[in-house]
Amino acid sequence: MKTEHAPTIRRTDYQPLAWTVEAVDLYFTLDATATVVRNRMRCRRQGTGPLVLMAEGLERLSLTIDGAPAETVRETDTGLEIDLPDDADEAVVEVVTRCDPSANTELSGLYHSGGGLYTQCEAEGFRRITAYPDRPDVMARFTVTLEADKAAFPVLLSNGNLVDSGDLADGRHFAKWDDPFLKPSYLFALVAADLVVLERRETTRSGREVLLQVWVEDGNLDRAGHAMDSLVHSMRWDEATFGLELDLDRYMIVAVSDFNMGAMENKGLNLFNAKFVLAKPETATDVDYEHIESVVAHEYFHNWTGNRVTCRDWFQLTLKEGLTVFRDQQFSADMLAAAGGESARAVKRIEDVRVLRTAQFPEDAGPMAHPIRPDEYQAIDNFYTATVYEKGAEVIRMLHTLLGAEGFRNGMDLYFSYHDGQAVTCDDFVEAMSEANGVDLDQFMRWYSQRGTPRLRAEGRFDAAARQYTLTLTQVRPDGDAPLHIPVALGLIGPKGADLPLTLAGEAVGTVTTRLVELKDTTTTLVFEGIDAEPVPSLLRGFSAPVILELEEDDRRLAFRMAHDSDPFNRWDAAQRYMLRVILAMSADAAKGELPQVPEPFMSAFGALLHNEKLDPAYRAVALTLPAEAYLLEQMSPADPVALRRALIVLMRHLGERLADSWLGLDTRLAVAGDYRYHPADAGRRALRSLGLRYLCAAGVSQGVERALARATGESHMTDRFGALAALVNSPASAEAAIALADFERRFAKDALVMDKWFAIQAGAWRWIDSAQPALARIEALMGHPAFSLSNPNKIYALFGAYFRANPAEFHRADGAGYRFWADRIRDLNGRNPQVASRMARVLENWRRLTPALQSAAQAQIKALLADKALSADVREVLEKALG
Ligand code: 0A1
Ligand code: ZN
Repeated sequence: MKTEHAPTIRRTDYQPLAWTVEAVDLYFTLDATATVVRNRMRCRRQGTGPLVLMAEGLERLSLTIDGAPAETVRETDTGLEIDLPDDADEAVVEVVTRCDPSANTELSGLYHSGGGLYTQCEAEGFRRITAYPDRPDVMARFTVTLEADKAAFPVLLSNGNLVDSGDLADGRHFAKWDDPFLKPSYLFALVAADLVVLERRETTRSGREVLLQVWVEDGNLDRAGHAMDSLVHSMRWDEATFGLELDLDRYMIVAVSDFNMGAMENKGLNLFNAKFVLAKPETATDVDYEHIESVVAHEYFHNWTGNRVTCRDWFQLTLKEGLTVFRDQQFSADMLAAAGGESARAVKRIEDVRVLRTAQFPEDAGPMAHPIRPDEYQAIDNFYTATVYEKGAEVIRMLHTLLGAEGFRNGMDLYFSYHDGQAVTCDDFVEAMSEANGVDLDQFMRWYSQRGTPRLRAEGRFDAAARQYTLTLTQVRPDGDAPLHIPVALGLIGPKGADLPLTLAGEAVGTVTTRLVELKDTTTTLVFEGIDAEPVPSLLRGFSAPVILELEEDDRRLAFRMAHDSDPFNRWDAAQRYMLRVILAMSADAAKGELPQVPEPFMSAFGALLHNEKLDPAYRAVALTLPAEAYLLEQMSPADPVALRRALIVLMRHLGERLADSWLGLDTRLAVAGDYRYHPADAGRRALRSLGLRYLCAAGVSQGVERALARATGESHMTDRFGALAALVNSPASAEAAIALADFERRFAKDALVMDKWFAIQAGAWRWIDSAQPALARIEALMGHPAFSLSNPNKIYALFGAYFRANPAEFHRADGAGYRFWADRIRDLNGRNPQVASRMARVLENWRRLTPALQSAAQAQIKALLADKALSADVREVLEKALG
């Protein structure tokens, strides 16, 4: 682990290396505690200077150049430098090293998990396996031989095609893999483990037969089917939408129990956190099914956007991540719409924006704020962020909106025709889009260097005499004056609730009711003609740009848009804005020690949505869900998590009590008959019923509590069971919650992934009655549970992550106990796994937004942590930025 102060790396300092690798041949003698790697590289000169190899934590056994022992080798902070003769253009470098996978608790490089050996190389893990110019702009042809004990490691996998395999002496065996595509080292992978496989053969659009495999631990084959289906759907979608085909004969997905992130797109051998592979109705919820489908798609889509064309340097990360997230979002939306209609597509868009607002907006408003293409970093692992991924996807979506689906496709085609097999920059991508469409995107490029969420101020003025409505839109950029290129989709709603045709001054009378306006100036004024009565503007339809819209709307307008906005996204957003306003007012009362009141007009608007049978259940479920606590806290100044929680409890109780009959009626009417199937229509009904139980249980409505207990402990599938359990645990019905939790534990004690849900639900539990056990006491007890483990990232995220992120009122305790617990966890995790520690450390980065008392308690813990010399570079970067 690197603990010294890491140097700052700057984007503008990029230089190609003097030496690159054309071909590399790796021979692994695999062993859990002592793996030897023989690495033979054919290197080629491309500039002046030494051959640079990165290496971390490796024991070097030998190093030769063109067969002779290397003479001029210098050790550096990051590895080795080797001087080669000035007139040499080529050299064969062979380096033999040893590493200990079982000691690798960071889960970066080659590591041991559940008896098997696995790798994770993005971003800089390959240098922990062998000495190598470990940068994405070094693209080489890889051949890999794996040798291991056959009984312990019967399955040996690496990238590309299996070209040879067989038995060796002493119970050992080998497999040789050849990857025909050039790739950077971060896409290397190997697996040596005892696994079973689900296989399918498919034919690509051009008629090639390919073998698809999903590898899982023995006993999990009945949970691999959904991942396989998702893979086939992804293949078909990329063929149909972008004309992109699978390029290898074999494509493998492997589920791993210990994994820092979601999954990894290694060429032809994707490694997945098991939670994004394994699903069957008894163990996985609808949400899990949806996540699996999108993560499988994401990794599959990387094969083109990331692997065939990769990043020149890590500053360009959003080139592959923003684009691939956009692609997986579009895929999921198309899949949902095919099965559940356009309303299902809208629900997907709403969910994506909810994630953006909950995770990315706070990041963009805090000390870690960075452009989607950052300018500098200390630890690259800290920049796998919501900004690079989710905001990056919004930037790509804006291009799609501006250019249209066909224009975007043409841009993609041109991008691949220019850059297939290369390591490129975000500029290269935008230039291809620009050239293919004959449009100037220079101003658009500012989105790549823009930090913080821009604001868009809107003001409308109706002139009855002139029958005109004037809309003034003003951009406010947090980090500079130069205006951005912003697509704004907008409409005007007439007094009866119907959209008005939009005719701009000087145009022939039109019929279009939603228009796309391209803002390029700081202020844009639009004059709409032929308007007879004051309209209600509906701006930023479909969330056409990642900005904060500032528009004065009173409660009546919000209720009106909740009832009439024809844009489903904006209709949902109107409900969110209304909820936000009500909750902030209630929180202010709670902060003063007063009993918060729920305004009656809000109850009517909420009830109207609930009772609107024309709206799909899935849509009603998202529309009636309160904004996430993290987002609400972000809007509160100062952020007072305890007051907010009090307001939310009063509001939820009120909504449960007053609408009890409606929730109970829906619960009966929307029950889904027959066996579980993953389908948006069924999932929508289940989501609305589970939401109803949440409100009913919050209010302690006895029929609701009874139904929840029956569903949580009966013979149902996981979606209903977990929905009911969550409702009970987050309610005053503590006796029923205890029964349901015990029942759940008894059923799933041996199932690690399901137990993660059990840990998380308790860590995130609200306290409905003052006498209830604080979350922290429960968490401390759960750390001793036999199913808990500090070495498994999923367990850390489930127990600690849920507490820190999903339970602000319990975490930000007035007595500071939550912060002390946080600091203890960071100290401990820092030594085991800096990446995971750093993700957990980030939960306090926005401490300056808290109330003064909480601020000083949080600051004291951050300072105490920073005094620790053993802090990893990852954690140090986050905490230093937090202190500012
Ligand atoms: N590229 C992967 C995510 C990933 C990133 C970094 C990792 O280790 C530091 C692991 C995975 C993706 O976007 O799916
Ligand atoms: Zn990705």
